[in-house]
Amino acid sequence: MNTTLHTELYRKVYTVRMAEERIRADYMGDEMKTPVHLSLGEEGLVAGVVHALTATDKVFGTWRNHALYLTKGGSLDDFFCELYGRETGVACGKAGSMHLSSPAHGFLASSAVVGSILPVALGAAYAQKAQATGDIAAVFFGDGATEEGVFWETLNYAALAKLPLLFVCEDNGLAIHSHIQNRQSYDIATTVKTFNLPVFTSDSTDAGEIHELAATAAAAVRRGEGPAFLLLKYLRYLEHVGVNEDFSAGYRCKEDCADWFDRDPVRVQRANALKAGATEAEIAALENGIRAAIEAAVAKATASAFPALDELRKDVYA
Ligand SMILES: Cc1ncc(C[n+]2csc(CCOP(=O)(O)OP(=O)(O)O)c2C)c(N)n1
Ligand SMILES: [Mg+2]
Repeated sequence: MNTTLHTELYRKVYTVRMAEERIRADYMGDEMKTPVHLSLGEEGLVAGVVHALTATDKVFGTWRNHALYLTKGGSLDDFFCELYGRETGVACGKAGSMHLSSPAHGFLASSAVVGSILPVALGAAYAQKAQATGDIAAVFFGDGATEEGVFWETLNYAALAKLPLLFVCEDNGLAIHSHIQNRQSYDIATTVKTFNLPVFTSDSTDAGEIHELAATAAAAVRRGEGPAFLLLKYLRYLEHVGVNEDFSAGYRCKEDCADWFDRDPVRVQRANALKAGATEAEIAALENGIRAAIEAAVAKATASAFPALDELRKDVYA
């Protein structure tokens, strides 16, 4: 096993986990005036896919975008300042959690309207091909987005025009509280395959395994073979929006999810890193560094000013 690869993957999953645990700890203080849709449970999935992309590949996401932002290279300072609505945030406090982006790191946009980011990513894929940049686009979206017409239109055109677009379906089987079996009369993988593109499925929580799968898919896309589709299952640990658990709400049962918790992505990747040759001391130092960076980011955010009133209409296009 490759020590650098697995340590880097662990750095990514641990950063997401700790940043979101920090949000959970602070959120009820009501200083973070933004809805938050947490990535807890999908850290291995997002880290694995993003690690298969280059720094200049273009990525797009949804409201559930913290893991994408943090693994694609977005800074913790900019992140917390944005969540706290401060002028030092990545979008001067105007985006909040749901519209995070980090263009400098190739995270070009996220949208809170189900399915709406897909055609935007398609446009970016088209541009990469037209300009022969060698980069690809990757779009992250939930299982619910496949219920939107624009999803199928995007899929069709990407396959038809052989665009360099990696579809990443983050399949938690839920759209807010609705189970997939009560929403979809089709099987996503089977139906997507009829558009003539490769579909890779997994329910792994192991960032290393996901990385391998995503690297295979991304390589095909980069070779110009057209789009590829990753259908990746995970357990959403918390409620749809917010920082609490929702297992007592009556529509899902924590005991039924025991297998997922046994395969917690952070624990799995920590073990991978050790198995790959990292020492306990190195891992502990990495963890301490990440927690210190999060504390520093929160301290910076809470000490920063709110944006001035004239910021309100800047960079607003719709
Ligand atoms: C067009 C549209 N319809 C409804 C909503 C309300 N809504 C927000 S998130 C969501 C669930 C989406 O589920 P999924 O795509 O599976 O993503 P997840 O939250 O599970 O990651 C819905 C219905 C919306 N934002 N946009
Ligand atoms: Mg979902």
